[in-house]
Amino acid sequence: MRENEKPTLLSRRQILASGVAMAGAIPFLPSTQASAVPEPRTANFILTAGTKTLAVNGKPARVFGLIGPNGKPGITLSPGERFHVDLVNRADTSTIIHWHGQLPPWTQDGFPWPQTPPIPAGDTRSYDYEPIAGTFWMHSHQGMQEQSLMTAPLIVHSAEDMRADRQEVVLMLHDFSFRTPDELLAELTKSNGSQRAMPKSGMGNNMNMGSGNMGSGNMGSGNMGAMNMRSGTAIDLNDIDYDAFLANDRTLTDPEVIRTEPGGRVRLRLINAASATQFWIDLGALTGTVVAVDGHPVRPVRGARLPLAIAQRLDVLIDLPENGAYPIFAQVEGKRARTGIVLAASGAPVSRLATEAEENARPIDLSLEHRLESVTPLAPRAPDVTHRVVLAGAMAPYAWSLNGEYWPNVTPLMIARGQRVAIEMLNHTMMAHPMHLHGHAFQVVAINGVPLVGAVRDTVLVPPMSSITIAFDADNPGRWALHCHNLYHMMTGMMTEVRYPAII
Ligand SMILES: [Cu+2]
Repeated sequence: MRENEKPTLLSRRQILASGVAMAGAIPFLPSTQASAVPEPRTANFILTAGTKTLAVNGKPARVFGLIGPNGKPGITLSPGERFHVDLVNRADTSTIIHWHGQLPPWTQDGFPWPQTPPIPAGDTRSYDYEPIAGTFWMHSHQGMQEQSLMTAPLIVHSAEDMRADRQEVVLMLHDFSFRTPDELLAELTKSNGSQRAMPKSGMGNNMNMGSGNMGSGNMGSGNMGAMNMRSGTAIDLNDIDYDAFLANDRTLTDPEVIRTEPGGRVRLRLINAASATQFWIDLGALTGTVVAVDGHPVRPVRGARLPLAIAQRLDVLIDLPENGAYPIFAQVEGKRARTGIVLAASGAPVSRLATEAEENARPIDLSLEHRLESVTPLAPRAPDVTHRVVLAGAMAPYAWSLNGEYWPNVTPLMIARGQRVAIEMLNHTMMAHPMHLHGHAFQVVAINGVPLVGAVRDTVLVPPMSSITIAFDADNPGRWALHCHNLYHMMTGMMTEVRYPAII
């Protein structure tokens, strides 16, 4: 579609009829490399990185995708099953997939270290490690492919999951733009001038996202100011003005309707796979019980409105009433925009849902984090080493750093095998940063210097002008990324390395 052509709104049915593949229907169009891909032989699972076309706001959108052996996004493992996967790259560009929250050896972590370069188009790479049970996900760590939806669920069932009489529902969230990630990043950094050289975003970011330029160029208006009640100063939210928010690849105008058993129980596995958007999960008329965060069990916490930072997961048990249809919303912080799915008893009518909430959501916060208590905490022990990491940066110039350094020009945080390690993250910015450590499950042990025996998880929100201390046992030697999971913060520098050798 040309720039000035008026977009034609197509219904889902019309797009289907036009031969454009819908999510999950015909996931990957033929690739020129397809015939060159050797047939994998030994792995339990084949995972294919490719491209697909979605319908978003009535228009086709070309995106990436990760399709498992059953033709559905991602991989689901049974209790005790190894993560023994051949990843076949049919995306026509190099890629590398990170198994977010899992604890593989560092060479299988899916991060583009010099020792583990991206997988060229047409190649296959094998993975074989013992997974940990829970709600995890996978995403590209190559360039900004994550923004183009190179993401999928990674669900590892436990024996208890199999025994329990409940329906499993996965809800994966995305932020979506018809502009390319490179365009979005260029817009954010255009006022930076010669402040510092921006890292090159690498290959694979030049996908044609479908119907072209949305034309408005109103990136700045996405920065919704909100008042920080404590300091009375404005905090920054939502760097990017997105075109849509997706729940399982669909918007609220045509949400996924999941048929449920009247009076049944659902385990809702929520995954925030957005690149730069944090959500409030709104269970509407229902109340849920949070039983796990980032795949790790917590003591039950009841709630109907739950914050979900970028890259985090929530497992929520929901007991359904006898009948009816129940929307599960995810509302963007600072905005009225929302997305979601519907849980509906078989036969229950599903009415049209308002695509916007009545009021702007407030910024997500630590209201849930404060209440979380791990079922499997670290053994009590004082840290052997404490690293302090200062989170710095601003909207203009648009650049974000850790300890004053910008990835890839960073000094690794050196630790030693066997240590109990604490990392104190001090946020000196007016924006919240969802911080993720690869290859380890850490425990949240202090918020603003106040100790707590918090959740074990892999991604934690560090609010503006706040501090979070995490602790973990150094039991998985290698090279590990520690970074903000806002993709645009990471791309402009907010990443460092935690490193330790295998030998004590
Ligand atoms: Cu950040």
